[in-house]
Amino acid sequence: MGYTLAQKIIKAHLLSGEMIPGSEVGLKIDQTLTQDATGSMAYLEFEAIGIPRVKTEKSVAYIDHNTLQSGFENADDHAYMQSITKKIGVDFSRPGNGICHQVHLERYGVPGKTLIGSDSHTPTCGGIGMLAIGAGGLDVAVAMGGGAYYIPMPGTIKVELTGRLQGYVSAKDVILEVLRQLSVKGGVGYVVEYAGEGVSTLSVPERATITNMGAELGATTSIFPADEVTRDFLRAQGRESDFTPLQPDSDAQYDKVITVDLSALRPLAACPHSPDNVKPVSELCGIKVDQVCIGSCTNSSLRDLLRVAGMLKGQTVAEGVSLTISPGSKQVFAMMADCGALGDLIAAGARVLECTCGPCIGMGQSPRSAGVSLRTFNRNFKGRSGTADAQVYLVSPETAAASALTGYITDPTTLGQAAEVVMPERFTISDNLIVHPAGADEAQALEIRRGPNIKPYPQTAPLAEDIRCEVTLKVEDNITTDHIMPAGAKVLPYRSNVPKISEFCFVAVDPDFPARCKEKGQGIIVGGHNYGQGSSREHAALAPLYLGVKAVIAKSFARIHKANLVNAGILPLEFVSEADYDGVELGHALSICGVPAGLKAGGDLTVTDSTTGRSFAVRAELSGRQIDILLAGGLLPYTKKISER
Ligand code: MIC
Ligand code: SF4
Repeated sequence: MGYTLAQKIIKAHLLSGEMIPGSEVGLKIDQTLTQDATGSMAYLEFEAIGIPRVKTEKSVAYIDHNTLQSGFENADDHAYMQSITKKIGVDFSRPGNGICHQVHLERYGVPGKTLIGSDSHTPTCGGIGMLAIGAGGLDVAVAMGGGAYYIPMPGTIKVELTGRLQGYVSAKDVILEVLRQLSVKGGVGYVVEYAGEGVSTLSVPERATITNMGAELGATTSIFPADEVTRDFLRAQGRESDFTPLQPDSDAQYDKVITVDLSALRPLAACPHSPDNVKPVSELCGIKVDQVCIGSCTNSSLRDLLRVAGMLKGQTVAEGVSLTISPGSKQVFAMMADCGALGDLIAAGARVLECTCGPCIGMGQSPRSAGVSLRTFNRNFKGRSGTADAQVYLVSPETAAASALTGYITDPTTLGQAAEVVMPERFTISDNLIVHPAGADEAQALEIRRGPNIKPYPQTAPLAEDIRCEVTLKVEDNITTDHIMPAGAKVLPYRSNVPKISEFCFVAVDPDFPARCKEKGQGIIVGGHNYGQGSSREHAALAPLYLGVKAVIAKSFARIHKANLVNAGILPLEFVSEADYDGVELGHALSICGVPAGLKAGGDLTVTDSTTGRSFAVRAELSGRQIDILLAGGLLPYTKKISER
C-alpha cells in the first residue's frame, strides 16, 4: 500500500512507534518556531531542561503578537527572548519583520521537513509541503533540545480540488467550504491533504491560507504537495535549492474523501461565533458593517493585499466603516510600498497598521458594542475581538474590500469582472531584521536579560494516589482556549508571569473561578465536547495548574490542549457514558481512587460523587509515555529525569 504526503514525511522522521492510526509516534523535528506570546514560556522551559544550545536544523523566534508595549512587561519579554535566543542558537525575528507563519513560509519553509511551532496556525507551512504542526511551548522546548515530538498517528482526509477559482472567489472561500462540510471537530485525529487538478491552479500563499485554517478543523495538520508551483515560489524567494518534490503515492489510501469544485465555489462567510458557521455571502448581503480588518496569518500575503489595493484604488472607504490593514510581513509591506499599491490603500482611507497579529489577537481595534466586524482572520470566537457582544464574520479579502466600500456585507462577485493580480517574478528579499545567534564560544559569555515580569515555571507535583476535590467549574461543549485563558491587550503582557495571568483564567465564563480555586486550594473542571479547541497556548493549562486544578473530566478534548494538560501534570479524563456529564454539578465533591494503578492498567477509573452518592466511569486515553509524564509531575520534571540518565 502506498503512502500519503504526511505518511511519507512521518516515515522519514519516525523515531518511535508504529504508523497505526491512533497509536503514538515520536517524530524527529527539523525546525521549530515560537512567537512572543508563547515563546517566553517556551524559552524558560528550555532553560529549565538545562541544555545549552538548540539541536534542531533551524529554530526561529518571532515577535509579532504583542507589540503594543503599553507597559514594561512586553518590552521585558522581548528583551528576554532576544538575549536568550542569541545564546542558545535561535534566529530572532525582530518586531516589524512580520507574522511568524507568513515569514516562516517566505524565508524558512522547506518541503518534506518537519516543523513544530508554539502556535496553532503552524500548519500554514503545510502550503509549501512541510509537515507543520502546532504544539505547546514545552513540546517545542523539548524539540529544540533534540527530543522527539509525539502525536497520535493521524488518519487522512483527502480534499479533492477540481476546476479553478473564478473572479473574486479565493482561497479563503475554499477553506470556509471545507469547514462547512467538516465542522470545527471534523479534522480531529486527521491530516487534511489536498489533491486533484485544482492544486496546480493555487499559488503557495493561497495554499497556505487553506492549510492555516485547517487548525479550525481541529486537524493535526493540513498539507499540499510540493510541485512546480512550490518550486516557482521558492525561486521567487531566492531559495530554489530548498525545493524537493513531494507527491502522494498513486495507491495511497485515505480514510475519507471530500470534493470541492473550485469553479462552482461562491464567496462564503463564517458567521458569529464559530469558524464553521458558514453561509454564502449572498445570503448576508445588506447587513450593515462597522469595521473591516484585513490581515492575520490567514490572509496577509502580497497577493491578498494587491487584490485589495486593486479593488480600493480610486475609491473611498464607506462612511461609518473603519478599515484596517495589517500586512503579513516586512517583505509584503515593502513590496506594497515599492509598487505604489500601499499608496492606493492609504488614499482610499485604509488605516494601515504594522505587520503583526494586531486586531486578530485583540491587540487594539475592538469593534463598538454590538458592532459588526468583517475580518479576513481565522477565528471569530465570542469576545476574541475585545468586545463581548461584537458580531464577527470571517471572510476573504475580496468580500472584505467590497464590503468596506459599500458599508454593507457585499458579495464581491457582484462588482463585475475581477482584474488579474499580477505577481512579481521575484520577491524583494532582505533578512535584515533577523538577528542570527552567536557562535557557541561567544555565546557562553552572553547575559540573559530578565526583567521583573519574567517569573519561573510553576511548581508541579507527581500524580497523587487518590484525587479528592470539588468541581470548581462546569462548562459546556466547544470551550475554547480563549475562554480558558483569554488574550488581548490586558492579559497578553503576563504570558511570562503565570501567577498574574492566572487571575484572568476563565473569567469571561465565570468571574469567580480564580477566587474559588484559591479558596478551595484544588479542584476538578467538568467540560463538554472539544474542550480546549483553538490555540496552542499552554497557559490554558499552566493557569489551571497554578490554581490547583488536578483533573479535567470532559466528553472529549482538542488535541493540543490535551497534550498541554498532560505536560502540565493535569489529568485529562473522558466520560465513558456522556449522560454522566448531566449528573455532576459545580461544588460536587468527587473522589478518584488508585489513580496511578488505574492508569497503568489501561486507564479506566471510577469517580465517586459523594454529593449525590453516585459513581460513574471515566477513561484516560493516554500513551505509556504520557502516563509516565503524569507520574513524574509533568513533562518538565520527566524530561529532566530522562536527560540526567
Ligand atoms: C491565537 O491565534 O489564538 C494565538 C494567539 O496565535 C495562539 C497562540 C497564543 O495564544 O499565543 C494560537 O493560535 O496558538
Ligand atoms: Fe497571530 Fe491571529 Fe495568526 Fe494567531 S491567528 S498567529 S493571533 S495572526
